[in-house]
Amino acid sequence: KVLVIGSAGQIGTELVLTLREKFGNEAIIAADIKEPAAVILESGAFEKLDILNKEALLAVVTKHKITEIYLLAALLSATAEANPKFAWQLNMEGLFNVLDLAKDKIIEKVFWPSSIAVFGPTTPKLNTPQVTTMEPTTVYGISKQAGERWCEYYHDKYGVDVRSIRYPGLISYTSLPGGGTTDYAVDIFYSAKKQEDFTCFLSEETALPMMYMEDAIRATIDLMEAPVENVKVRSSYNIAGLTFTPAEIFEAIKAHVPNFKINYQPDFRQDIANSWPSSIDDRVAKADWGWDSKYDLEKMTQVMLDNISV
Ligand code: VAH
Repeated sequence: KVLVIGSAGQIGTELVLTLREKFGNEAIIAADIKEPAAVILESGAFEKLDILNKEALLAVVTKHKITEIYLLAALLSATAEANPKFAWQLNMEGLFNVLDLAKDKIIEKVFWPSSIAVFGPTTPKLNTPQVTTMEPTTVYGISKQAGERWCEYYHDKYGVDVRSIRYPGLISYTSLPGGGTTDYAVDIFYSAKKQEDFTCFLSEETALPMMYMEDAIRATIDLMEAPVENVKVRSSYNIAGLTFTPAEIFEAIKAHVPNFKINYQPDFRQDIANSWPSSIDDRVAKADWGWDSKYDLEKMTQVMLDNISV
């Protein structure tokens, strides 16, 4: 059985639904500290769980005979800056609680998300390589960089089969993002659908690596299903979808919503975005386990506008 921790979140919601479609509702147990979307409760088992409570985690794993855990519980970049100590505790202790279950052979396989937030201002910004300088300047990025080091350590020292992807900013209509610096790229679609002007918290030329959620979920499951000998990177894999600026996504939407308007009011999240790369080199993931993205800006814009209901 598979346990998805963080199933009320932006990735977790869609991951549970896709895994249940693929493996059957009863094979996927959802868990989160807060109530998930109704569709998660209606389609299978849900456990209220605080990932920092090791005993509670073991009880859920034992009760449902869990063999695989996707750990998506974390504070994202913007929220973590407001709660540095708790962000470090949640992002790191949560990871150790799950890695230790695998080290103790209670579970067999772990997925843990990293992020392009592991890169910092001294990282090459264009076509950022799989292996490069990483001096993250956010609490979230520091926790993801440390987490990558620990995942590789647990694999090399204890044989833990933990697999990881450095997600770009993710865009979905199934679930809202929570506390990220790339959230504007989701919010802008909702404003367009409501025929409201959009106020963007990043400047118009801020290019960031992004990805449509369906690509990210497919990459996650493909990596988890890859033969173990193909998974050569045990820190975390770069994957790339598309890169755009707020001005570019605004224009892509405006082609469908002619009187859509935008204004730019950069806030504290501009400094976070400025520390991140603009585009990612994902040749290693392509070579190791056949990754490839399917959504470009036009296709993503069309799907988002067609499916968002306001
Ligand atoms: C965030 N959406 O903004 C997340 C992600 C690369 C961005 O890590 O923090």
